Amino acid sequence: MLDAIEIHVAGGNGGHGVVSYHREKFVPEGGPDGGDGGRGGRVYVRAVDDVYTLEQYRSKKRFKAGNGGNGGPNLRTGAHGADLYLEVPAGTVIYDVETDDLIADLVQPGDEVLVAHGGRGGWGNKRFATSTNQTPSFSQKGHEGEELDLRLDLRLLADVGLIGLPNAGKSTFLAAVSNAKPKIAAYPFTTLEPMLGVVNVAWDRFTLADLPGLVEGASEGYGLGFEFLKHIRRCRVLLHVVDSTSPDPVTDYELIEGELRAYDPKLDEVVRVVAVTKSDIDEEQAKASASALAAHVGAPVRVVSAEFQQGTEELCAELMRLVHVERARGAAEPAGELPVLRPQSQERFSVYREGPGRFIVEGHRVVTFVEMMDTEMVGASDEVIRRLDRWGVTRALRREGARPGDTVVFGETEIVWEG
Ligand SMILES: Nc1nc2c(ncn2[C@@H]2O[C@H](COP(=O)(O)OP(=O)(O)OP(=O)(O)O)[C@@H](O)[C@H]2O)c(=O)[nH]1
Ligand SMILES: [Mg+2]
Repeated sequence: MLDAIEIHVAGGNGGHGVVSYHREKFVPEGGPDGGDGGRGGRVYVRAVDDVYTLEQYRSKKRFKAGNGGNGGPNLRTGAHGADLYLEVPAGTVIYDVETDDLIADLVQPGDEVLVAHGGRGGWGNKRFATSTNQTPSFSQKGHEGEELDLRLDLRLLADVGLIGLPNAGKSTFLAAVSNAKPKIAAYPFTTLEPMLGVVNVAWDRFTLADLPGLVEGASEGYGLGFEFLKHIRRCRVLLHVVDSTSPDPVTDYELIEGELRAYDPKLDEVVRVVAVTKSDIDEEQAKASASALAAHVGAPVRVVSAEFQQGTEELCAELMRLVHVERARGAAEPAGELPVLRPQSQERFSVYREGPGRFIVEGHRVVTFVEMMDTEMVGASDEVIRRLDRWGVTRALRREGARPGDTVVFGETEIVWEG
């Protein structure tokens, strides 16, 4: 069972643009016809309703969308890289590891967020043809896809969580009503870590989490419970299971509730259903336990036998109903707009002096364009200079005091300023 995990995601690289010239019989000097590279694929994270844990990200941690295809002659454009969708459970919160910024809180199945853009495809030489340069002999490289580390934090563990003393019969209940196969034994502390099952109710279903039993002092770190108390916060509804054969079910109940309250008073607000189990052992005693508890909590208490699956179906139907109410409430709550990664401004740029003879240019469009130019290619440097002129970068550099021979930095690329 995992709560938080880090993964690395990368958008696909853009495909390269190519240099090519039209060839035709009897047409000696064809014009440029090099096509553009395709855009790199994007990475999305999407909440789906048949994934319940982050387990699948335990072993594989690096994900990259498909690269864009290179352009071809005859204006053939490279194919876009394939997008990649990473599936996570609803309740997954995504952070940027480097900045610790919240990227998205995927509350409901179907919520999704773009986490890494693909790199732009490079332009083929055809794109650079102008009246003064009709046969450009250069093209652009594809840009690299965006890369970042994400922390996935699973906030919602399950629709329903099982709480109760060790040996109360929680795992037996999970086994009786779900597809899960938990370990069951006649001694306390059988369950060592949370386990999830899916409970089908007619055509509907909810997830049920079996949690390790709590003991007195759990909120201060005794027993196994403390580590798992935080899981309890991440259930929509709690099913409090009490052993009906206990000499004092009310004290058992209060011990658990007291620990929860001591750990986090907010846990009081989570909707509860109380059930006494093992009713097959002594039905009379079970009924007496249930009424004593009902009087204590001021709400009806269910009587079940997980072993013989008595009363379990009705209990699950009630839980399903409550889960629906809570899901609707969760959806209605202002979960906040999904903070979508801000697309970097395409238009603006800024220039500043970093030190003597060294200037930095920032701004997505400008920097990406320069990075993508292969300045080894004949004529490519001239093209860069021409565009920087047109975009006003040259003027801004002069204003900041740049002089011929100074270094100008565009992201990964440094060029010597010629004035
Ligand atoms: N007769 C009878 N025995 C039950 C029933 N439910 C549980 N038991 C028994 O009670 C014992 C404890 O059951 P578990 O389900 O392992 O209890 P647990 O609450 O998961 O305990 P921990 O994992 O240790 O916290 C086992 O011997 C079960 O067979 C029931 O409905 N009827
Ligand atoms: Mg157990």
